Amino acid sequence: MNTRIAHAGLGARLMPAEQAAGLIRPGMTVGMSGFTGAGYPKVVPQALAAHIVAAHERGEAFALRVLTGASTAPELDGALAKAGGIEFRLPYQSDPELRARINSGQIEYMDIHLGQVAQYTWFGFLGKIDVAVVEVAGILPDGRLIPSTSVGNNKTWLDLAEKVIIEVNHRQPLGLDGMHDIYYGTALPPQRKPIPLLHPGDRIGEPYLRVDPAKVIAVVESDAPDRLGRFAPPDEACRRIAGHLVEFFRHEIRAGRLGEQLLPLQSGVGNIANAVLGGLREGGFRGLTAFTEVIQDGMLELIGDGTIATASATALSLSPEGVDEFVRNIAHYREHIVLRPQEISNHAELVRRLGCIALNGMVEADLYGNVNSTHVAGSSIINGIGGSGDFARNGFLSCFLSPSMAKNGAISALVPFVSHVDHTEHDVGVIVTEQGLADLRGLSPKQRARTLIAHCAHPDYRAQLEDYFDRACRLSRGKHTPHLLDESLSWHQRFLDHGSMRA
Ligand code: 0RQ
Repeated sequence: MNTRIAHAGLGARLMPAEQAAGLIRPGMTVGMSGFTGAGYPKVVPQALAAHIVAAHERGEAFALRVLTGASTAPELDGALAKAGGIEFRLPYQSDPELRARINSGQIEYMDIHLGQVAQYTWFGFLGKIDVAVVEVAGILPDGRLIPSTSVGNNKTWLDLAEKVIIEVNHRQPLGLDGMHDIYYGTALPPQRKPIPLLHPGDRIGEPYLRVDPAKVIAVVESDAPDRLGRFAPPDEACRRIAGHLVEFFRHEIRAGRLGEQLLPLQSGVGNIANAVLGGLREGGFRGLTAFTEVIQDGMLELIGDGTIATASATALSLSPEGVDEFVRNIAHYREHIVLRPQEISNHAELVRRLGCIALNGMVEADLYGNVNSTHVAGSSIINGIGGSGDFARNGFLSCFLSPSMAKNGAISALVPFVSHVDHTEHDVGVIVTEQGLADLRGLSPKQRARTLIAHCAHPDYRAQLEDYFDRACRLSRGKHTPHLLDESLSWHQRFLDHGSMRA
C-alpha cells in the first residue's frame, strides 16, 4: 500500500491524471485548491488543459467555471487560460496568461473578498460545485485528508462538491501533519454562533479535512513543488516605507494606543509587504503575533528568529529558498504556525475581535484616502482585492503602503481621484510611501488631503496635487470633498498617453 494513501477504498480509485481529468466535462463548475501559489493541484489541471485543447481542435466547445482559494500558478490558471478553458474565474488571481484574457474580455472574473467565498458558495450564489480538485499531502486510514501548503477554500469545495478528485502530492512534506486547524463549526445565519478563537494561535478545530469517500471519483499522485517566484530584495523605497511604519508603531506605543507586542499583524502579498516585515525585526520587536492569510518569506524569517511568536494563516507562499528553510525546520515551525480555512483566517468577526493591524500594498490612493488595490487606469485588473478588504475594513488599524510613484515616475501613486475604488476613505487609516506616513484617523476630507500631499506625495507631483486641491477648494460646488470631476481622472489619461501600461 502506498504510504501516503492509507485508505484502501480511496487507494482503489488511483488513476493517471489524464483519466481523472477526463471526468471533468464542459460547462462544469470546478472548485480547485490553491492559495497564493501554494497547495494547488499540479497535474490534473494540465491534463485537463490538454483535453480542452483536443476538444477545441475537434470543433467542440469546452470551458469551465473555475473557483479557487486565491492565486495559483502556471500549471493551473496559466494552463487552463492558455487552453481557452476558463469562462468564469473567482476569486484572486495573479497569472499573466489569465490576467491578459480577463483584460481582453475573454474571461469573466469576479473579484470578491477572500473571506466571503465560502459563504457565497454555501448560499448558492455561485451555483452548484460539480467537482472539487484538491491537493493534499496524504490520505489517512480513515479517509481524512492531510492538507498541504494551503487550506484556502478546500473545506468548502470538499463539503459541497458533488464529486471529488484528490491529488496526493509526494513532494509536500509530511511534517505538515498537525499544522492545520480545520474548523467545522461554521453555520449559516440564523444558526451562526461565535467562533471560539481568542488568540491567533488557538486551535479550535481538527488537523484534517473530511471528505465523504463515496464522492471521490479519482485519486491521482503528483510529485512537484509549489512553483513560487523569488521576492525582489528590498530596495531603498521599501526600506524607507518600513522605517516610517516602525517609527509610527513606536509613536503609538508611547501614546498608549498599542502595547510593546503591537496587535496581530496581517501582511499582504507582494514585495513591499514582504520587505516591511524585515523592518520590524530591525525595529527590535519581539514576541509579536500574526493573524494573516499568507506567510511569505519575510514572515517566516521573523518566526524563525522569534520576532513573531505565533502566526495564523491559510497558506505558505514561500520562495524556493523559503521552502528549503521551512522543510529543514518544519518541527519548529509547526509549533508556531497554524493554517486555517480562509473563511476563518479572513473572518470579519475574528479580525475585528483580535484587532488586527492590516498592512497591504496599493496601486494608488486619492487625496481623500480612497484606495485602489486592483486596477491600472480604471479598467485593467492587476490581481484582485484578495483579503485586503477583509482586514482593512475590520482591523484595528488599516495601513496601505506603496512607493509614491509607479512606472519609473510616469504616474503618482497619490492622485486626485482613484480610477477604481477598492477601499473607501472610511476604511483607510494610514497611508505610507517612502516620502512619509499620513495618519488619516480623525481627520476630515480636506484635512486628509493636506496631510497626504504633505507627507506622502513625491516632490515631482506635489505642486500639481496642491494646485488641483487649491482649485478644487475654490471651484467645487460642494466644499466637503472638493473635486473638479472632469479633471480629476485626466491624471490617468495623461499616464496612458505618455506612460507604459501593463495589461
Ligand atoms: O507592475 O510588474 O508590470 O511593473 O503594479 O506593483 O510595485 O511590484 O508592488 O508587488 O507590492 O504589488 C497592489 C498590486 C502591489 C498588490 C499590488 C504596478 C507596478 C507593477 C505591482 P509591473 P509593485 P507589489 C492579502 C492582501 C491587492 C491584494 C492584496 C496587490 C505592479 O499588493 O495585488 O492586498 N494587492 N491582498 O508597476 C499603474 C500605478 C501602479 C501600477 C503599481 N499607480 N499605476 N501601475 N503598479 N502601482 C493577500 C491576498 O489577498 C492573497
